[in-house]
Amino acid sequence: MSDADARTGRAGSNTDVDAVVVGAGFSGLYMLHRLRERGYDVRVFEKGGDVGGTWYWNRYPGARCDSESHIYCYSFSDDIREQWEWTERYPEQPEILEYLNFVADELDLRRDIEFEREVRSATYDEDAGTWTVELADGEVVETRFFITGVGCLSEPFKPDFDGLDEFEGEWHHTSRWPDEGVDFSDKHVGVIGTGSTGIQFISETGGRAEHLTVFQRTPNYAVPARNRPLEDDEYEEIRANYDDIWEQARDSRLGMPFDHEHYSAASLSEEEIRETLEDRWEQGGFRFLHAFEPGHVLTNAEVNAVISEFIREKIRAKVDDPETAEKLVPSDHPYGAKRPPMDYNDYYRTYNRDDVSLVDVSDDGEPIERVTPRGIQTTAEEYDLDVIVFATGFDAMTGAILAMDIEGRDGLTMEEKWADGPRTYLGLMTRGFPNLFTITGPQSPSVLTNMPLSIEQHVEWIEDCIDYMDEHGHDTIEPTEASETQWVTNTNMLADNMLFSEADSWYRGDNVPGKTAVFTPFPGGLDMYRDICDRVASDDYDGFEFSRAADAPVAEQ
Ligand code: N01
Repeated sequence: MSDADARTGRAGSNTDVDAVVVGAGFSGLYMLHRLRERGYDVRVFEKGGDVGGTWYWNRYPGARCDSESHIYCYSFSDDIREQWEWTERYPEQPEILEYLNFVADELDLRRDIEFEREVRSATYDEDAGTWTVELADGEVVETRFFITGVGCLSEPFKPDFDGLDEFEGEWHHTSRWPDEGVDFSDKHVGVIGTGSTGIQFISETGGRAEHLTVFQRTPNYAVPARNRPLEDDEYEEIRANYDDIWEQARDSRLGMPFDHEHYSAASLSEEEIRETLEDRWEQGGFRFLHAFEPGHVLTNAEVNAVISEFIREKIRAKVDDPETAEKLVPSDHPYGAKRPPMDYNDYYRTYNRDDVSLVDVSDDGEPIERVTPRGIQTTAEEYDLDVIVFATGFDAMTGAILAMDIEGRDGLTMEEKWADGPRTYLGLMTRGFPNLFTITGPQSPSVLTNMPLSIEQHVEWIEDCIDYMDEHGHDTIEPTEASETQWVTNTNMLADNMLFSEADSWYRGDNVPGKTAVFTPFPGGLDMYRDICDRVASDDYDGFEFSRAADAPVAEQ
């Protein structure tokens, strides 16, 4: 019997543990900490060789976080934030990994985490109200709660090009980068993809390879990040104001504590909008998006058109060759309709180098036909390459959850349930899969926000919910059909009223052939979402139903 069973009187637990948590990134680490603090038995299974999640896997050159470092961390512990000091405005992958290792050691988390252990399946037992979790090595674990902390961008997507098996050079996906790194000197390198990852990789690698060829299908709006070291006095100020910073971040749409120059741009002249943008362009990063309330940028097509054109002009001014500049200027989607990347290293000027070239592989250019033993064959030319880098992104939002075979009530699999797009209530649970919580799951704000804050909000909500269940003698929880339907409808309606539908993006699963295209994150903002979740909890988990499992052990009186 775990401490929690003893404390709550929920006796004779029929499972090996109270909770299985999948993943040891930001989500899994914090979930483990919170549940353990409350006396629950938890086992964490992590596919990777150590803690870190996204930051364990994404080790490609140039990997860095687009959220500013002083807010890309946990807010829950004064102790941790007092001991840790970030060195740059935006944290580089090794520093984030070091931070998560530091947190794991500080909270003594490793003793309950098992590395290189992949969860293969999870099957719900209706009578017992429990989950049977099977690992890839065959071990089976019975648990009451099954909690996924698998990340939103962790299942790599690689296009299925013919001929890759016969390629005589080496190839890598950015999110499965070899530990020992890749030596590019004297190599002809080809990179496919110009999303956030590709842009970071290209800026970092341009000039380090004999030649870098970029295969671009769709150009993007990269805004300068303006990275720099954090000065001591700046850090002092952050420390002195941390509580206010977090409060402002929690009360914001994106989970970032940035003021808007103007709430809405609708009443400003084009000249005034451009002046504001100029100032924000100098500040860089997501502060640019915050020139106006981000929701307005993504709902007002006219304002968005001014912003998009402003960025296009900036791109043209940086690229020497006008033909190359035009290829780099996005015209197929409004700014922000897909995740805007950051430019850390003068990305656009990379194309002014003689050893970097750009190939337009869109339908209007020369699409990739296949990989050959020597390189990449487009409809126009064969490009000789020693290394191919796939910066082609992820099966986002649902990919890592569906990679596990999850079977709920009556044999319904998660894959079947989500065949036409995910169906959840609050992005936290899905009907038919009781006691399965998804941290930053589909239809929660997640990727549209500063992730650690969204993760903390979810973890704390789940912890409170489990505690509530034990206090009230409930064995299982799941959403009602009505609340789930309403949530899916609301999420879609909010997205339909924004400009997201004007871009093909991983937000909607457009990037994965065959995947049902549906907008997946909750676009109403972290502030609104937090209020909804708080209200649901304080209304005795309105929209959820609790039950007692048929075979549940009888509580001792
Ligand atoms: O992936 P992406 P990503 N032929 O899907 C191209 C986060 N992130 O890894 O646009 C040719 O955005 C594809 O082309 P197109 C961040 O949220 C965060 O870059 O589909 N090209 C696109 O250019 C980000 O948004 C940070 O036409 C093909 C690229 O591959 C998310 O991760 C850093 C192709 C994929 O871009 C994903 O970014 C990095 C094909 N067959 C990433 N298939 C930080 O801040 C795909 N492409 C922490």
